[in-house]
This record gives sequence, structure tokens and C-alpha cells, in this order.
Amino acid sequence: MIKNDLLNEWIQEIQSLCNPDNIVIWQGTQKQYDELAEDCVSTGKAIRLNPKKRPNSLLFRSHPSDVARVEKRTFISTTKESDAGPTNNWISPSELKPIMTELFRNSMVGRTMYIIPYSMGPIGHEFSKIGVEITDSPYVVLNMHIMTRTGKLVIDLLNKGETFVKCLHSVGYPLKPGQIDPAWPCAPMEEKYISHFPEENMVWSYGSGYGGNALLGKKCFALRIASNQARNEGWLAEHMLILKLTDPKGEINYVTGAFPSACGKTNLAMINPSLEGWKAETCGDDIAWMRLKKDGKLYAINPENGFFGVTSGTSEKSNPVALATVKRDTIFTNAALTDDFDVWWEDLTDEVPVHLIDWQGNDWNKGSDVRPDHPNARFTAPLTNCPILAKEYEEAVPIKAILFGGRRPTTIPLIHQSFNFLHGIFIGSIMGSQITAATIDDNIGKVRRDPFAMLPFIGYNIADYVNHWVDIYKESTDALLPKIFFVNWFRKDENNKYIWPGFGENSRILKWILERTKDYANHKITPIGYVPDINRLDLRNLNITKKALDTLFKVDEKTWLKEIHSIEEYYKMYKDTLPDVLSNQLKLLKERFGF
Ligand code: OXD
Ligand code: MN
Repeated sequence: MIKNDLLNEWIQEIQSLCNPDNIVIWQGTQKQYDELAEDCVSTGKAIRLNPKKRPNSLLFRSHPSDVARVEKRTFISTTKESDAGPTNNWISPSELKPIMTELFRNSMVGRTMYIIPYSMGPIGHEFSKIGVEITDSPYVVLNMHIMTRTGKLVIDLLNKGETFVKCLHSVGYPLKPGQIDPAWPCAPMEEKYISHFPEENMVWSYGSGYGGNALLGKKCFALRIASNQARNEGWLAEHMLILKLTDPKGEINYVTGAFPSACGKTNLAMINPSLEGWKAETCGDDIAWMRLKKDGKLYAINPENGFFGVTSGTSEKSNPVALATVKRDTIFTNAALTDDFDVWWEDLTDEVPVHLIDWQGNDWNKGSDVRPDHPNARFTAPLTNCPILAKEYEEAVPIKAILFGGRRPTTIPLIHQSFNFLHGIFIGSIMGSQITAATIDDNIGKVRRDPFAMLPFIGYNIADYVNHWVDIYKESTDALLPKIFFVNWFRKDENNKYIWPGFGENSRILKWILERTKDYANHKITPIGYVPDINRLDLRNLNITKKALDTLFKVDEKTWLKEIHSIEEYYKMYKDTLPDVLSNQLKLLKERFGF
């Protein structure tokens, strides 16, 4: 039993509400993990992969309706609607709680209720925070075991009275006596609720068993609730990778990068630099918690303990490190199954297998016009499996540069640097990207604005969020803060082909970025910021034409006039709360163009 009164009262409350058959406290041991994994296999919830090919690994197949985060069913529940702001779905706690309480009532009948105490961030680290997830999903337990730090040391902290974020989750599928449990129980879409109560540091998630909706330490706590905590406590919880770079002279620098979901964040976090003598190591691929220290510099730590990555497009060419990371101890969700009990997904191999079992459990033959894996199929693997994990992954590291990015086929150059931190905040606020399969959305392919890559994750009013970045700025100075850049690996030519080769070649851009952090004169000034002087970019051994480079770095007035109109349209969502920093920076941008 855990000796924390608050926690025990909460467990009792949830037990009498949800009425589970059993309760298990997660101790975080390998034995407990192995037993639960075996239980999932023997009850048909999971398939054990071929131990010779992929030791200690499982494949789960979700219900076809439960394959991604559901933003339409994600809510920020604050007393005042204005505290949720224009980018969030809002329902007041007084309306939402009774609805959800009725859904949770008896929702765990026939099931086991697991209590998972966990730490986001290394246990006991000054940046870390504790959460407790109560769930009736063994899939969630196994994933949380990989994605967070669980176990005795966390329980010890709770026993000492440490506060925690309350995360309640149910798949919303109680079992009648004798009723057969489906492999992936979940509730219909209109009953799904992924709800956040930031005023109480609490998450209630009902009806979905899928990743970001159900592994509550990740998006719900480490971004939506943590962004609120960060605002109140003066730090930043961001949707960012953390990358360690060592140059040929041995100098070490760290950068973070914010990219919308499924835009190659994991690939960049695991980059294999093509530039000779450069080394890249991973600290994190999805979330960074950042604080200013007394020296005025911004430090970042990865609060997670694993990777929850998109399999699609992960190949020897795009990300050999990720392939090595998922070689064992990995949970796959919605990948295809090969005849020898291994997993397969689109782009994994050039040669497509002749026969597979698709992600819904049906036979699939080469040449079929449906794909065998789901586009948002995922792997869950421990950080420590990553062959290039930086030894500092459990430390807060000083950040030299922040990269914002997105998929923009036109308009935005391959790289540009903001003139200063406040201009960088503006660049973050106008980020946009083509919609991908990471969320259920009918508009795949269209550009949507995704400020700071945080659109679905800012747990409060976006105007307050932008102003909070300004507050961080005011605590330090441009000289000490990270320099802010925008990268766009996805610019296309007139034939709709990507111009930049990407992947390991992106190290050339990282080199330019680090030079800029030292104020090297390797740039040209444009109205939107600094772009590389092409003669100072390290393009050795790269086969790229002058014409292609000109297109990559082009800042075209006509296109930017359109972009500025689109920004003005987009800023209308702020109504009368548009932060001064954004109106000032937009005005300056127009002046620089002479518009
Ligand atoms: C993720 C996402 O799963 O951003 O990381 O959707
Ligand atoms: Mn993400």
C-alpha cells in the first residue's frame, strides 16, 4: 500500500465510482511487466513477435475507430471559458464533471484497475514532477511502464507526501458477467472525452485506449497540464526534441526543435550527420521541459523515458537509429504482421512482402490497393534502447538554439533565423504545416497554423501562452537566450518534388545554425530574417544545383504578401487579445517588406 493520504483517498473514490473487480498497484518491476505482457498475449489482446527477430516485443491492433489523438474530443475544462482560449474546446467543470462521472460510474466492472505512480523526468530531479495514472487498460500500463519512470523510487516520493497530477483513464467498456472482452475495447466517438482540469492538476480520459489519449503522462500531463504549471511557476513545457551535437573539434552544443506531429521530429532527434567529423546524440524526441537557471540560460530536459514514434516512413534511409531502437523490448501498435511473426510498415523495406496480416488482422497480399499498416502506426521503445542516446539524457542541458519547423511546400526558405528572441516568438506563433495522419482530421494535406507546434497541446489561452514566452524573455537577455530559427525541409519545386535531400544532410543546416549562435558572418539579411549566404554554407560533396539553392532560399515578395494576409486573417482568432509582441512584430515585418 502507498502511504499517501491524498492518493489513498483518491484511489478509494475512484474504486467506488468505477467499481473494478481487482486493484493492482504498479511496482514497475520487469517481472510485473513480463507477467502482464504474457497475460495480454494469452487473452488475445497482443501478439508476441518472433523472439529470434524481435525479442521481448508485442504487437497490438487497435479498434479501427481508435487510431489517433482525437482533438475534437479533447477539452480544457476551466471555470472561465477565456482561460481555455480560442484554440481549445471548452466545457466548464460544473457541466463536464457530472457527464463524465456518469460515464465512469461502473466503467471498470469486470476489469482490473491499475494504479501507476510515475515520474515525468528523472526521479527526484529538480525539473521533474510526479503523476499517478489510474487505468483499466493493460495496454496503457505496459506503455506507461516504457514511456515514464515507474516503480519503488516514485512510490517512496509519494510516501514522503510529494504532490502528484491525478490522471484517470478508462477504456469505457465495462464487462457483463461472461461477456467476451474484445482485443481493443473502447467507447464510441461521441462518448470519448480527453479532459483536462488544470485548476486541479487533473486529467480525466474516457473511451479511447490509443496513445496520446490514454498514456496520460505524455500529451495530457507533460504538455497540457505542465504548460499550465509552467506558466504559474515561470518555465516552459514544449513539444520539442532535444539534440546534442558535437563538432569535429569536440565542442558540444544542444538544440531543441518544435515540429508539428509527424513532421520528422524523431528523425531529426536521431539524425546521422552526413558532415564528416560531426556527431549527433539524442536526449529526447518529443517533449522538452525548459527552465531559466541563475546564469540566465535556458536549460532543457526530456521528461519522458521512451519513444512513442510513428513507424510509417521509418527506414534504413530515413532513420536507421530508430530501427535499431525498436529491435527489441518494443510495443508496436497497428503495424502489419509478417508470416514469420515480425512487423512491417510502409517504407520499411524496398521489397514489399508477398503476404502479410494487416493492422486489422486480415490477410493482405502484395499489390492490394489498401495499405497493410495504419499510417499512424506506432512503436513504443525505451530511451535506453537508442544507440545514440546522449549520456546527459537525464540532465538539464543548456540550449543554444531553438528550431521551429513545419511542412511548407512553398514560401518558407529551408532555413532562416529570427532577428532576436521576440521576433522568434512571432515566428513560432505563425508556424504552419500540412496536416498529417497523427490526428483524425478530414483535411490531410492542407496547411494549418500550428503555433510552436503546440496547437493541440497548449493547456490554456494561447494569448497568455505567447505572453508567457515574452515573460521568459524578460527574465533574461537576447545574449544569453537560445537563438531562434525556422527550418523547412519540405520546400518543393515546380514539379512538386522535394528540393532538399533532408535526413543526414540536414547536418549542414545544423552547422550553419551553430555558427550563427556565435554570430559568424555567414548570412544574408532578408525581410523575414537571416538566411544563409550560400557561399558560406557547407555544401561539400552535395549534388545540388545553383537553381535549386536559389529556390530553397527564395524570399519572394508576392508570396509573402499573401502569407502576411493569411497571418492577419489567422490572428483574428485572438480578437482583442492579440499579444503586443505579435502586433509589433507583424508591423515590423510589413515595414521591412515595404508593404
Ligand atoms: C505524438 C504527436 O504522438 O505529436 O507525439 O501526435
Ligand atoms: Mn508529439
